[in-house]
Amino acid sequence: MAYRDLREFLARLEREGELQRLSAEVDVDLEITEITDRVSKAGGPALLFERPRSARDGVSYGLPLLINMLGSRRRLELALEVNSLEEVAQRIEDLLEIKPPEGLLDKVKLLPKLSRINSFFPKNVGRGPVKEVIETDTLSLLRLPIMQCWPEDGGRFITFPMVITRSPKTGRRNVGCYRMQVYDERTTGMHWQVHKGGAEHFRALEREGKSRRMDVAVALGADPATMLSGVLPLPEDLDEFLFAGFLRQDPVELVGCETVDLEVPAQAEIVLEGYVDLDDIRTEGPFGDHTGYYSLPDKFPAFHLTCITRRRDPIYVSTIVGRPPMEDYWMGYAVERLFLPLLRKQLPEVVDVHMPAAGVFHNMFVVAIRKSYPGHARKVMHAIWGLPGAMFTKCIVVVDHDVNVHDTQEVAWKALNHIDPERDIQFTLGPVDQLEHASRLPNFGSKMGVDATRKWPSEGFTRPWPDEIVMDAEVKKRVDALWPTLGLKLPKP
Ligand SMILES: Cc1cc2nc3c(=O)[nH]c(=O)nc-3n(C[C@H](O)[C@H](O)[C@H](O)COP(=O)(O)O)c2cc1C
Ligand SMILES: [Mn+2]
Repeated sequence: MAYRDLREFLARLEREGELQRLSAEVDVDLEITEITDRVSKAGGPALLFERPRSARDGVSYGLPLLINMLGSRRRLELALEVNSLEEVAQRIEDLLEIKPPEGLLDKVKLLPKLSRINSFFPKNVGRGPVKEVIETDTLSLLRLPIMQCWPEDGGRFITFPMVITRSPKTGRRNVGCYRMQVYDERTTGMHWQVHKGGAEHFRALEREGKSRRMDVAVALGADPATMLSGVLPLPEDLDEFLFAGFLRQDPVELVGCETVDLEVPAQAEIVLEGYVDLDDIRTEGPFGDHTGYYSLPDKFPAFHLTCITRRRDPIYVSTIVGRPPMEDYWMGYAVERLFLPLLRKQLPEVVDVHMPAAGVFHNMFVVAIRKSYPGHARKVMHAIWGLPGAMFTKCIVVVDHDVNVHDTQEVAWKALNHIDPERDIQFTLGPVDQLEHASRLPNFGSKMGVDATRKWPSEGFTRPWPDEIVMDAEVKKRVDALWPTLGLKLPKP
């Protein structure tokens, strides 16, 4: 059974020993980050800060702050209610396998599958707990335990929102997780980067020319699959709430907003309603980012708050990003696992992929392929640079099918052995992530592909390729038997 809301997930985490409550008063400015960073780097649990406060403002918030809820493989599995993320990947693969039916029998067989998909569409319900309290007059973001994460941050930031917009052109919904810098009680930044869905809607607003304003709703806290769907790099026209229904195997329930023409999850903890305005663009940042560096101040639209709806006793969900690995690494890992079937649909030669934590998603993509023709590795690089989610990748390393991409030592060992740098490195130019700080220009820079596959004569490599050193299986067996008698004590790895 799908988690109805955030609370059901929390209860499950607690039963599994994956949640720790902290009853001490802890400051939303920097202190929660320092605690969470230590816990996160040590592979620790989700944390529920029961008494967040601010010394600077002299307030105790009276509502709890949840953080690190998806910060481990186990919690991701719990979030998606599977024993392994491969199960979800398999479900996605099954979905992609659906072929147009050929005969009547095929059509009949297809029906149950199609009706299942149909059952994942979001469902409009008249009411929900997110409407327990409706605030329109005495609005203030300052009553929420919003964190200042790092010392040089430009202020406090909402870090794990579901930002909901509708395209002024197509009417299609988008949900994205874009941080929001608190400017004052009723205004924040809206940090949708140029390549993201929300930014495209904002550009469409300008192009359509009908209005200067666009409605925005921001949901804070919901069942984990719905929250995760805001982070996933889904195709532009695929509704995140539909995908969330597919992940949960149960539709997301939505309710209409009070002051804007949008729907939000009925089971959310808190919803911020408001709008962005083409004529109100402000400086946003700096902000201690995924890369482990501060992203520089830049111009983004301001979000104006018109209404808050919430539960009577809401839980505020936050996350921090910074020097990897952190909770965001695990969200990226979910993307990697869930999207592998989709990638293989377009590139069947791909055996496995991995984005190592140190590469913070866009800096490093390791891909193992079954190489079938000369230049195959370069074809795969160019294909990856052409994909929506992976187009920013700064460095792609292509290895043969027998390399374990999840073992960074193995990848480095084989890749470094296999390359003749001048011959095997492919440089190109293209769009780069907006967080990229080393590129010659914002959003535009160079990329590097490393062909670390075995080189073939048909690729002009005519020297013999040496064998990898491997011990005889027979000998290994004999030594296994001998081992206990040898009295060898080895240090634990
Ligand atoms: C914790 C966290 C914070 C994020 N913050 C931002 C952000 O501030 N701006 C942004 O454009 N993307 C941010 N992202 C990445 C987007 O959520 C991600 O690219 C998502 O796929 C965007 O959805 P969209 O394709 O519908 O725009 C963040 C991701 C995570 C996990
Ligand atoms: Mn989207």
